[in-house]
Formats: sequence, structure tokens, C-alpha cells
Amino acid sequence: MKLDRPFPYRLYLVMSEADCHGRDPLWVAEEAILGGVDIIQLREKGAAVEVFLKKAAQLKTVTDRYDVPLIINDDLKVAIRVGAFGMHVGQQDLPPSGVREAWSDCRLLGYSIERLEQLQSAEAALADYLGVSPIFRTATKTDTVSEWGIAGIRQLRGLTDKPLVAIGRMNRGNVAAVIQAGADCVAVVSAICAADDPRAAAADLKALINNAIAI
Ligand code: TZP
Ligand code: MG
Repeated sequence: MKLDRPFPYRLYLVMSEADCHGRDPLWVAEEAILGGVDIIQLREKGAAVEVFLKKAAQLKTVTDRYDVPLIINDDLKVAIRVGAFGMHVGQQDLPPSGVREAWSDCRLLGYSIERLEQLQSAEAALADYLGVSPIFRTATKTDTVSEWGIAGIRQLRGLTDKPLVAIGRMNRGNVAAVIQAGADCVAVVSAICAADDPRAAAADLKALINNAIAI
């Protein structure tokens, strides 16, 4: 059965401390939530477990206050110890089967797909949503191989009922197009973290997404 947009999140903030360019990440997160972000992922690449855990615990005090799910990128220990809502993993990380085995309480598991053949894999089947990575090449993550583009989202939408989260240089100029092409949710880093006013940036993106869904 194909549900009509069963994924309850539309605007997804992915963040690290470095992405906030010297501003307090907790302030950025709170402003983003007040602007309309539905879910937040903490992505601290290369951080030691204790450092990552401390940042995650601090961020969770903010997300809990607003009942916003906190997702941990690629660190099972941190995710479990902080009591996160879920986890996001990529192709080079612990696979979804490993997360499911080790953490039965994981309530939302995301998995990035970079190529079409990864869509039908047994690992992708275990994920609650698929990160479509990247839609467009971005300076925020430079180790990507190719771009899905808007056409990639449209193609994937025709092949799967899994929720699709579009990521990679998403901004106010292209969010409507990815939603109309079939994405369930848009994930951003710099469009919010690097904005002068993260709350206004989030509100603007959310309105554009909601309008595109209503069309
Ligand atoms: N995965 C694919 S692209 C990306 C990640 C984490 C970074 C997206 O950053 P931005 O600034 O929204 O382009
Ligand atoms: Mg990864």
C-alpha cells in the first residue's frame, strides 16, 4: 500500500559545531526549531566518542525541550548512550543490519544511497528512510561521487515507497523542485547553519516545502 506522504518530517537540519562558524550550535539548533525544523541530526565527523557524546547530550537538552527527534550520524555508541531517537549511516559506515542488531530501540534509521543499485539492497530495505546523497555537489561534503539531481529523485520515487530525504546543496531556490519530484523531506546544513538568521531561513524553507506539497 502506498501511503500519501507517511513521513512526518519535512525539514531536516544536519549539523556539526564547525558548520555553525563560531556561533553556539545550541543557539542555532533552537532558532532552527523555532523556524520550523522537524528533526535534527548531529554529524561530528572524526570526533572522539567522549567529545561527540558531550555535544550530543547538550544538543539533546534542546531537542527534548521541543520534542524534536535527535538523530546521531554514524556512531552507535553515542546514539545509544545519549538515548537518541535514531541514527543515520552512509555507505562507508556500520550498515543498517548492524545498527538493527545492536540497537533494537532505534526508532528511526536513515541510510544514504549514492547510486541506483543501492536502492534495492537488503541493507536499504532495513532503513526507515533513504538519504538521497547528494542531490547537488556541495562544499559541505566533498567526498561524494556523483549527483542525483532532480531527475534522480523523480526516478527513485518511481521505484520505491520508502521515504526519500533529499540532501546536498538544498536551498530556497531548489527545495520546491525536489519536493515536486517526489522527495518527502529536505535536509540542509549550510542553508540554515550558515544563514545570518537561522530561524528566518528555516521558516522560509519550511514555507516553500509546505507550498510545494500543497500543489
Ligand atoms: N550528505 C550528502 S551532502 C551533505 C551530506 C551530509 C552535506 C549537505 O550540506 P549542504 O550545506 O546542505 O549542502
Ligand atoms: Mg558516513
